[in-house]
Amino acid sequence: MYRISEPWPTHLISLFVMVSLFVGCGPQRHYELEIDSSVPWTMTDIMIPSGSQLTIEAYGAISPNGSEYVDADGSSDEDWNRNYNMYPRINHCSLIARIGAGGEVFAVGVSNKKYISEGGRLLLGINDNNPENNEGTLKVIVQIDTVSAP
Ligand SMILES: [Ca+2]
Repeated sequence: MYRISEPWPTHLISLFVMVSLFVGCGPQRHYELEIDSSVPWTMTDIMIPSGSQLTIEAYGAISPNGSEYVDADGSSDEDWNRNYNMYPRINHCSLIARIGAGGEVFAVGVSNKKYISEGGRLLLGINDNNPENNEGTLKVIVQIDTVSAP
């Protein structure tokens, strides 16, 4: 049986803080954010450097109409709410992204890994042109890995 009987020693806490700072400044960066499904595009504070590997994972359920819920993959049923798609070839109510406000939109879903050749600010959105009646939020994990030049 394990039991903590004394407070953490100060030098261990200091070491933990130092290691955390070191990892935070390394070539890998990790973010956690919440995306509101009733907002068409969320401008994040995350800057993606050119030539990096972007990994996005999304957890939770959202609804495009307040009654039916899907995960971040949205619905693969092409007929389901198709008139409400901002981007016709991407699942309705799925998580989408672009790098920079004018960047090309790409599907993310529950998990996506993508090489970013031209960096910029990360925007995350929901493929729904009528987001006012949406419900729910997604917890989104973003990881950026520096990739060495090919
Ligand atoms: Ca909607």
